[in-house]
Amino acid sequence: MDWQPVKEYEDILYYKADGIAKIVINRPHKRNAFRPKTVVELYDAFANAREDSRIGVVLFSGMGPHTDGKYAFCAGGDQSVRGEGGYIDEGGMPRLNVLDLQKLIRSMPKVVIALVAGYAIGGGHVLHLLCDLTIAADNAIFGQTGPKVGSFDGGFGASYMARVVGQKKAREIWYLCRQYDAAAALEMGLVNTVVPIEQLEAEGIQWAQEILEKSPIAIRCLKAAFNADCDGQSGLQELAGNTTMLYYMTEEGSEGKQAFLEKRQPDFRKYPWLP
Ligand code: 2NE
Repeated sequence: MDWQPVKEYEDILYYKADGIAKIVINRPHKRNAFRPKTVVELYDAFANAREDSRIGVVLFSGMGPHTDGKYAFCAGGDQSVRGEGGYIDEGGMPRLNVLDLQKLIRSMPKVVIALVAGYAIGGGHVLHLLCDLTIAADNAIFGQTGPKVGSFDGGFGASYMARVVGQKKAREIWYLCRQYDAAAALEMGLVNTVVPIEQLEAEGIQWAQEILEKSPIAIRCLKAAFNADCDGQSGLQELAGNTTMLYYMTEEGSEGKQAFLEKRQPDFRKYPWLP
């Protein structure tokens, strides 16, 4: 792939090529743990990918290996900047802005694929969980640490995890804070496939290219439909937004607008009441 850099950031790398965006957390010395600035940059890049109508798939990964040879997707919130009320940003404000990023990844009408090499731990584990798909390298290690380090994610981190792996397994993951290897993650349905580490990005590109062959509106509506099952009224809003978009794209939908602009009565009689 001819990856073209999109924008300079401090904590992340962002590229695009041929319908695919690639967003990489670049703090390998911290096992790619995120500070508030990292999240601001991730949000900016994901929002950019969402806006770009040429992009259908985002590959989300962590830079590695570190100088000690170890890999990480993300080790969650950077504990060295955790203060009272959240992770302290450069202006001294406590933040949990990763929750905004979670919502964006989940609701953006593009397919987000996590490529996990090494550790996906804590808030980093929740990030991969929220991606549409996860491809794991054979060295991947998954787990939550919240109850060990004085934290928890009772939002998507608990409820969506239970949807993915089931209530019993989700409670085990959170209560015991164990680490699970790639094979165990595959068995519990936490990841879609496991590949040798050298093949991780190539596999992600292959999956992305297969998705890009498909209908964008079909994939968009499917993503919203999968979300709607879990997300209550905000999930319905997302799904219904797509029906409105599709309605606007019909002649029937534009008749109402045209009639208003032409200061005449709309003629909806010509459209059928389909069975
Ligand atoms: C990830 C893990 C298991 C890796 O272990 P290991 O032995 O391979 O590496 P090591 O030596 O622990 O880490 C390497 C360097 O990365 C830093 C370490 O402090 C160390 O730095 P130096 O000593 O070399 O200077 N590092 C790693 N993770 C970090 C982190 N999260 N914050 C700051 N520095 C970190 C092992 O490193 C580990 O268990 N990490 C902590 C995982 C964790 O507890 N994450 C936070 C969970 S809470 C959360 O993410 C959260 C939430 O619960 C709710 C909302 C938002 C966020």
